[in-house]
Amino acid sequence: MLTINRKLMLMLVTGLLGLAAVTADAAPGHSGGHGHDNKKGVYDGHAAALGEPGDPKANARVVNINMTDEMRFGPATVMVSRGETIKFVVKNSGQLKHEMTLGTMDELVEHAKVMEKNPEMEHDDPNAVTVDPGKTKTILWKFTKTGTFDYGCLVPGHMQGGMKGKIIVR
Ligand SMILES: [Cu+2]
Repeated sequence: MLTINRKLMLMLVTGLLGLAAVTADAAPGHSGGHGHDNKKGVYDGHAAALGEPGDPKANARVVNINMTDEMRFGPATVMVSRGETIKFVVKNSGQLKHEMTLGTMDELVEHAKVMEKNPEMEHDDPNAVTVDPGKTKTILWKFTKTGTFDYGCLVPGHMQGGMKGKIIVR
């Protein structure tokens, strides 16, 4: 009798976990606008305020970014000329998972709230990479507008811990 009850409990728990995973997949803020061009051929996806995903054929300048468990990006400021395509080579030197997301600070704060509800969320958007410890990933981005923009690690607590940086486009 006891064994059967335990089995039932396990099934119930497993079922609930499955439900939670489905709910996480359907999280708000991650539907639509995933980097697809609209009818005019103008990029209107994530981080459109900063420009658009880089063309793989473009002559990109490499900028190395290092991420650490001290909750820092190195460098924390990147200077860009308007029209430049940058290939961010993003290395995670820590033991924790980190990520780099390009955006405006408003977008990053908004997105961080969604991440707090779904800590296991990973990103494959053109403006973001989730990088496992010891690994390196790249973001290819064309900066078409002047201004000061932001990047941050949206793993819960990291941006609040100081894991953010600025991109100054002139
Ligand atoms: Cu981080």
